[in-house]
Amino acid sequence: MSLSLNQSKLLFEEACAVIPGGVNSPVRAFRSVDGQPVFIKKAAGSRLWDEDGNEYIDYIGSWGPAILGHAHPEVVRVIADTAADGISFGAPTSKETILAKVVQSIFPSMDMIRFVSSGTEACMSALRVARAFTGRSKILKFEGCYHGHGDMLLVKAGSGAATMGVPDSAGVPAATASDTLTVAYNDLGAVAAIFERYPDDIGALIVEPIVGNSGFIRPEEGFLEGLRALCDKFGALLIFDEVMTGFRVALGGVQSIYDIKPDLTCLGKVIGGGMPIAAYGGRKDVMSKVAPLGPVYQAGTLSGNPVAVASGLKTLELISQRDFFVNLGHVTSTLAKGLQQVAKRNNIDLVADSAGGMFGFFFSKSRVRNFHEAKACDIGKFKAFFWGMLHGGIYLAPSAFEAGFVSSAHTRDDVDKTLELADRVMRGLK
Ligand code: KE4
Repeated sequence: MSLSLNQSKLLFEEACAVIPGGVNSPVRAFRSVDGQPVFIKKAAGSRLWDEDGNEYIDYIGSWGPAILGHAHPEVVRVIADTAADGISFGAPTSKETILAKVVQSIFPSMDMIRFVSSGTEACMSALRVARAFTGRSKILKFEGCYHGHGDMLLVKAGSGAATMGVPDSAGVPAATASDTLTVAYNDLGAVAAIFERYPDDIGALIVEPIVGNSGFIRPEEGFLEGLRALCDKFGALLIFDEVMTGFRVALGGVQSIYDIKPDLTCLGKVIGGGMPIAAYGGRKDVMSKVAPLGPVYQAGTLSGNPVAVASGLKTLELISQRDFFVNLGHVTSTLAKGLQQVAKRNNIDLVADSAGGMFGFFFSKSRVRNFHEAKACDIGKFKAFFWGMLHGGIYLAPSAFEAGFVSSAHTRDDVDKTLELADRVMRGLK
């Protein structure tokens, strides 16, 4: 199977002349699969169409936001209707308070919430307020976890940073990076050792409670509970970065599944249904430090943008409906289990996993527990599989260090088509 990608190639060349790498976010460049990106013309439901007219079943969903499928009519309508009354005012609106209360009802650990425009801003701001609250400068993150491109977080980061093979970005001063400590995900002993070494210096531990940016990696039994206990013991704040997992693995994110209360939570992606809005929030005593209430400055021209807020309110209303996550979880686990069965049938080592509407797979004999193990998987097989699936009309994440996303628009027929093609592609992978 091969696609005509001529238009995309021409558009890519044109883009490269004026946009670094031809894309506005590195992972979109398809560099980690040694190729060039397809340029998307339009999308609806579970489908994408590129500029050459090729149709795809989409398992990226804008990297998470499109949980209702693309161009959901009710979301599109509320965006249009809201924009007709003004797009941005730089002044408070009633709907921001309504959305904050809706988020709070879904994430009860978030006593107070501040809206920003990206997950990066949410994570950067949460760390700034954690440092101010604790008076400590060091932060602890996990290798392969990605929390946006804030300077202090581009240290052994995952996602595009890992994909690019430059986990420590150029331009990040050594002094900044030196305050960021990193350990292997799922290694509670290593976390305890770091805290023992810096008992009074770590202001916050930030974690993807289920990892999506090294590929899909689930926390081992007791790991998250252990992080909570260690943060309590040493006086650090526990920050759950649920930008990807919030409203995705469950309505209330990972913290609702494991019943763990982080001190701060970062949210993004689904919260805006594809419009640029994110949020951070948590304990009232911590969030009371944020300006203008307290001394921690954080601001944004488009923070709480009315059109993005309206899109988010409609999205959260629709995904809060009864059985939404039961159904989404079933379709997603059918896909993940199906990929594993197809691989087994073709004598290919592959492990797949899913939670709610998020899934991942590694070409590996055994379960992957951290970034080091993710990097040891068969990346060559991943690349060949990616291209075989793309040429067959299945659009997967163009990187072994990403997760996949299913929407409520994906049908059983979409999954069957995906698995049939996966079987054909894997047959050629041996
Ligand atoms: P944004 O700044 O991209 O909105 O969010 C940063 C972020 C923070 N935390 C987590 C757990 C995230 O997954 C992200 C962003 N995720 C990537 C995909 N792995 C966004 C895609 C991209 O970088 O283009």
